[in-house]
Amino acid sequence: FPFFMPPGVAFTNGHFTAENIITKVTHSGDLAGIFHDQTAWRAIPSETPIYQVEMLSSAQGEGELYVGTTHLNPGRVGDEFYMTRGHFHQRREQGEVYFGLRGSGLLLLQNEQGEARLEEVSPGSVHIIPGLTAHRLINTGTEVLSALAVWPSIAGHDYAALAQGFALRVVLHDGKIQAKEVQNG
Ligand code: PAN
Ligand code: ZN
Repeated sequence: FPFFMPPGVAFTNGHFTAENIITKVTHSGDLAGIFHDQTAWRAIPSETPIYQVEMLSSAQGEGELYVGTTHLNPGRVGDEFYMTRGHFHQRREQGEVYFGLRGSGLLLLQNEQGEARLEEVSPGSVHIIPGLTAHRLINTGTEVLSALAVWPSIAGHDYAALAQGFALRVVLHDGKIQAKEVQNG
């Protein structure tokens, strides 16, 4: 029998080696209304890349899994660190696992009651995102933050449910990384 060569991932940076890799870049201009300092956001060229997701092409449907790496650039919009848009899964009960690979940052988790918490992301960290939990990566470091993720292909993304934003914002204040509670809006 032949030995097939599976896809590979470099644990140092999260890049895949495979025949079919799907890549999606999210630019500053795609993130309207996400950062709290809208004046600072408008001052950044809209084509500035904020994060990139690379995914293996894999089977879709009930029981199937997706594998992808998010590469989140370092930087800030005003005092707020670069972050992903963040989402609930469309199928709310579906969980996900993130693995920190490089860089340093935070994973913001929030349940449907609006209770938020933060986990530190670093090389080798494992994050079990339970069902019914919205999630967002935040890069608080000076290098690219890369995290590998595995999630059910049926999970889908619901971005609209968080249109009001998360309950915490992570900012640089007095030279320190601080999480601030948001007074809704
Ligand atoms: C990740 C995210 C990725 C980008 O693959 O989709 O980090 O974040 P946004 O989708 O919030 O822009 C994931 O959690 N998939 O389910
Ligand atoms: Zn997800």
